[in-house]
Amino acid sequence: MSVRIGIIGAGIMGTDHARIFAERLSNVEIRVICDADTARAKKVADQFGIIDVSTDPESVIQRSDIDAVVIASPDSTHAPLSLACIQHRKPVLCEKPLSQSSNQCIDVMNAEIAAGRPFVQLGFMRRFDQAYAEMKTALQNGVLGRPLMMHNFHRNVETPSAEFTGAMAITNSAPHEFDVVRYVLGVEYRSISVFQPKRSDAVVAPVMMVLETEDDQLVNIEINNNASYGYDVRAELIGEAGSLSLNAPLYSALDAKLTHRTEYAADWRARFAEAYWRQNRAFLQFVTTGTFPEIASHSWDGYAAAMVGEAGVRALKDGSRTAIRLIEKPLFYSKLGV
Ligand code: ISE
Repeated sequence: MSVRIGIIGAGIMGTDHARIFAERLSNVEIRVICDADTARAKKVADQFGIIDVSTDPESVIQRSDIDAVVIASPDSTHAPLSLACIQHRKPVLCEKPLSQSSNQCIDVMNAEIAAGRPFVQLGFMRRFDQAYAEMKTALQNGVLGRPLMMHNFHRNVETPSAEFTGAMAITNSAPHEFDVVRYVLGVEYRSISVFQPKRSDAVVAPVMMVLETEDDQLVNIEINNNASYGYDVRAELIGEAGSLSLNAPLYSALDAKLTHRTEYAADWRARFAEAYWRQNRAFLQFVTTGTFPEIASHSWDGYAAAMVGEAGVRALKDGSRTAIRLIEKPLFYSKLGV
């Protein structure tokens, strides 16, 4: 049976999800693409042979010929549209973050719990990346010994808009690290401190975060949204017996003119192409079987990331080490995933 999906958002990620479903996965049909900008939706529809375009996300979610939804619209729409999907009992692959407000994440959790089953798979795709998977396996196998520290760099060529701020680095970019680090280590955070150097120009400076986990590990996360040179994500997990770092997949190296050269991707789509594919394949399995994918992020993970983001924004503002206090994890989510 083919899964009939509707994609909400025809921007960079909506387009990429359409490409993955249309070109790299089978047993799936994109019935409709929705965007406030009809021309933009039409362009994606033409590119991938999608039958319908729409400007009304709610009506897409309600359609009886849609089995599942992908939300790739602006961040502020993720939680309200996820709630609509739960209300209409449609499984949804929602781009990160679930919300920048932890209270909105609690609303989504409450709706899922009341509905009696999970509907929201969150787009924290790094959990599906082979390099992070090997890091988690090495930890579980005991090769690294007790984990002590994890260093993380996350660099973009430039911000998507001139209005991008340090706070947005914490609430929009860093949630990837907030999620994948707590997934690899299997622990929540206790506190966050945030620092920012001064740039010589008007663009947003890097944000440097130091987090403590509930198991007394230290995690540092550098987000540099204006790194200029390329998209670059690195991480190293240091244990008492060894350390493991990520290698970005590289398909070629050029030797010429007395130099050896490899290239950086311009953005995250190439670096995490395999992870996105695995994530979307897992989503289709979730839709057909009703079983939530073991390693995927769910609404509790979205809540945890939002809580760290909120504490991080406060820490950036007042320069202090800020406590992160999660509500008690509902049993409903303890039973899901890892
Ligand atoms: C951006 O906000 C994203 O959503 C991407 O997934 C991430 O990889 C990128 O670096 C972020 O800045």
